[in-house]
Amino acid sequence: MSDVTTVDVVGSAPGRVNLIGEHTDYNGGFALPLAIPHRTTAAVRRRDDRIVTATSSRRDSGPVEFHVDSEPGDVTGWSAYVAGVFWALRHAGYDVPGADVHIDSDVPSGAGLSSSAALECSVLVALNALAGLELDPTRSALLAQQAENEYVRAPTGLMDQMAAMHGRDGHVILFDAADVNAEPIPCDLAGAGLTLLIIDTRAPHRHADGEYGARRRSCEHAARRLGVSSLRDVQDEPVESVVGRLEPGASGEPHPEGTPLSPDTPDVTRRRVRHVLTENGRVQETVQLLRAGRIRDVGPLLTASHVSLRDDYEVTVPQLDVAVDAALHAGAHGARMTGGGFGGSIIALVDTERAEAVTAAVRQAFTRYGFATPDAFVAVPSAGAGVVSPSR
Ligand code: GAF
Repeated sequence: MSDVTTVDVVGSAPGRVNLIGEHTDYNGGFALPLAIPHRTTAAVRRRDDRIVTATSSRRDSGPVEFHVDSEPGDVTGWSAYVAGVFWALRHAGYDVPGADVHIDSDVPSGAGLSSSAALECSVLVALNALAGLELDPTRSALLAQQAENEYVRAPTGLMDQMAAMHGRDGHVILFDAADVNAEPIPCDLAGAGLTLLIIDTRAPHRHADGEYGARRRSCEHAARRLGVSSLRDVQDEPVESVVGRLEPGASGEPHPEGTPLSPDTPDVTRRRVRHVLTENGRVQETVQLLRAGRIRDVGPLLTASHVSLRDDYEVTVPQLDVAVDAALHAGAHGARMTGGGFGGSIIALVDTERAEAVTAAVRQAFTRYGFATPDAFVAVPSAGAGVVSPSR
């Protein structure tokens, strides 16, 4: 279905990078993502037979066909993200018709730039318009996350879908996971003579799903040991005092009945918690600097975030660490891995006139280490999801 003149509606949603606030969303914390110019579109044509067909210009294979009432497990692979959105809408009681859905995208996949959320959200906004549902962006983000968690069975947080739905030109989005709130914060990089580089390391995502789930379980376990429902509830206490309460035999909150054994050693659990709490603090400091128009000064916070993700949360791989070090050596104000980790991309905040030199330095370092040649893009804070062409 490449002829868009025959479709009823086209939904469009962006990829994202996260400026700072990593692995905080599923802990009720703060994140500061921005939508990027790379987008996914879902061109949708209504059908009257309760069948959905899904095609993608990225796939050579023919259409994937499923019933509008498919259940988790019925559809797998890339089209599960499409089927999951139909399922989440129908599961929530919305009357969604069958449709032919054609996907097109320039969001790099496997780069940690949330191509999955872009896919879900493009389909969601298209179906929202097709069926006249009038869902607001946050409700849409929650439904897209439900598709990913319960249909695709990937245990992700809500940051990526909130970035895709709430992105705004010239703004980063302060996502507060406790309140499920998105607040745009102005971020005029160009006006400050700065460029936010994305460097896709092209490192394969090894163990990403299992390790992501393991990090979540560690944090949930720690919260239970601390007697709170999420780590956000201890955010205002001194970090070392919270971490101290996780020492074996430490006094403090009693461990509630039925607290399961930790999946980690006590030292590992303490480091996971230290990352989450310090990272939330860095997001808040970053927001203060952005509000004061001091974008350049955000650099050291980005680098501190990377160090914490490398040493305490242990979600980096050598390619991410080498890329960050090379970018900093070449004059970046700050650099960090972005997204879930275990591969994917880094971001580097650089003076615009240094952007090429920083990119070249990372490429040279990768050649020295025998890594694949990385790709580079510029992250311009961009608009969120919406309908591209109205019903015809
Ligand atoms: C992935 C997840 F999808 C997000 O919800 C978030 O947890 C992120 O990893 C880490 O900050 O992108």
